[in-house]
Amino acid sequence: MKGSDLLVAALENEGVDRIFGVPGEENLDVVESLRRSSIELVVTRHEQPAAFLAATYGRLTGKPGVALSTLGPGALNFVTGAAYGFLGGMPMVLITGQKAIRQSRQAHFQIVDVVAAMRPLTKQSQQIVSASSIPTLVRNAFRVAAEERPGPVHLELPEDVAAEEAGDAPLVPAHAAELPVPSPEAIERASDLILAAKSPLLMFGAGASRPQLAPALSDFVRRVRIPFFNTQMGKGAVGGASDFYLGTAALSERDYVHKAIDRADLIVTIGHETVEKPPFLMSQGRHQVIHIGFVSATVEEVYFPQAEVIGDIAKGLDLLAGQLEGRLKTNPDWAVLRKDILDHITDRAEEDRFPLTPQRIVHDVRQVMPPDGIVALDNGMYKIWFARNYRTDVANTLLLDNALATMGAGLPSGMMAALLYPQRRVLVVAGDGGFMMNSQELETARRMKLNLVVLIIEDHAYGMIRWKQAVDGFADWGLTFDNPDFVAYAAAYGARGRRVTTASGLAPALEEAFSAGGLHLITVPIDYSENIRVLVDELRHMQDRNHLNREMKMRVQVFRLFEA
Ligand SMILES: Cc1ncc(C[n+]2csc(CCOP(=O)(O)OP(=O)(O)O)c2C)c(N)n1
Ligand SMILES: [Mg+2]
Repeated sequence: MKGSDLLVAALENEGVDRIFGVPGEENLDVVESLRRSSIELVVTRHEQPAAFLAATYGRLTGKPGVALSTLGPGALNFVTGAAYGFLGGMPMVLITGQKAIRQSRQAHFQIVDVVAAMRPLTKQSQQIVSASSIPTLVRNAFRVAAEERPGPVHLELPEDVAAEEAGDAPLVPAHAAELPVPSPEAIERASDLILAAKSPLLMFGAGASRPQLAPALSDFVRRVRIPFFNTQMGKGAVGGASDFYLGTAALSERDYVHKAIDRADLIVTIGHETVEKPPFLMSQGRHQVIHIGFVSATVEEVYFPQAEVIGDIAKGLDLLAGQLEGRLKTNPDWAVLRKDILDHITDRAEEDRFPLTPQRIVHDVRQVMPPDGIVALDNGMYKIWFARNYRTDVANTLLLDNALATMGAGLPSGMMAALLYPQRRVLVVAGDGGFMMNSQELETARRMKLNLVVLIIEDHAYGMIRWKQAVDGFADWGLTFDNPDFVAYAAAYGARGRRVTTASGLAPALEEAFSAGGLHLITVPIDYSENIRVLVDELRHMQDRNHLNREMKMRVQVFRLFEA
């Protein structure tokens, strides 16, 4: 067997069924080995979205997704995808080609040190120097990528190693791997703190969205009956319709949900990863925090838990619920507060204004999405609105990136969801800026015959930055652009395009697109004046009513809470 055959056999051994990417001449042995394998090679139109596809496969299945590129230019197009998986905790394996390492017949042509470039963006980055080491390196790559905290691993396969005869190097079988169970001391310490608290609150973070955790989390809330909120990436980890849901922290403070956070004396965070924009700001003496995680907390200026429960989250929560069940009283004030928070969030959701308000767009999308439907967001101003306003009942049904927060990942992440769950409705929501960063993948989506609806939020601008510019008192300058005719653009890709022209036109357009199946592009104009009205002025007034921080210049303060 030559090296590339061994690589492909090792990937089959890991259960890989698809690889995404753009091969170069240095990958041709691998391409030939793939041709004779059970693995499908899906070529994309740029390497960056291939890495986003692989990362999202990892995010949704818990198993590493795989992407392939050539050396230098192709490999460097992977870097944003690697960072996306690295910050977002998404398991993936990136395989890049390289010139031969035993001879140098093309001198330095196209050669950059990709292994070094990938090092700060991956859990491990390594060159394969001999074909016989491929089985162990591949097994190790998948193990490292998938284990907590998950992330990308990079392997570079030089073309002479790919072509080299390796004999019969045996493959390494994978085996089940369980995480350690949290210690009884940690469980007892945590349950003592919770029992002693007057108003404990739960918070679900990004790590709570690991696909295998969903039943354990809902079970925990049902048993202990403590109200909860979530971070943006922890959204849906526990059924959002649960009577204990208090909202999503899309800002770091002073949103409606922070009324609940401010009232709590103890916050139990479950799976919080500080790559996310802080869901609340810890300060000395304000709250106590217990961190329940697969791995220990990263201590930050705004996050320094006083107790930790480390290990398998599902088993830890089961043990903790065993200590707490039936021993906690639910504070009746929570129900009143919950209604107040959720009523404010749904304000103006049915207004007939055109262009549509962000609240109306979120509302109408929710109307056409069944509980298991998946909305995949790109990054822009509308993300804040979806994070705050979109209710989820099923884990991983609002895919958003609050870690790298890159533009351009919305379409590929939705494509992967559509590929994995062909029976579910999948909607990509992207701004006119972010959509155009990887819109070429409409061709890949069409070739893969995906059922996918893409909703473009059209404001002819990098709206989020334009908004910050306004809030910060800068002149409105430099952030607008013209768009292609999106209806014609869709047609050019063989997709169906449609423009929403009335306030009531969005929901039926989405419904018809989903009913018809296939690939659809719908563009909807948005009225972003709500950004200032709600996210600045209204929240400031709420604070004034509460007599909190009256003297603070809220416009500047609230603005600083958003990270571009
Ligand atoms: C790759 C990348 N470039 C730049 C940014 C900074 N950024 C964040 S949101 C945004 C504007 C997004 O514009 P659009 O997609 O049109 O969404 P809108 O805010 O207008 O709804 C920019 C430039 C980023 N997050 N990622
Ligand atoms: Mg825009």
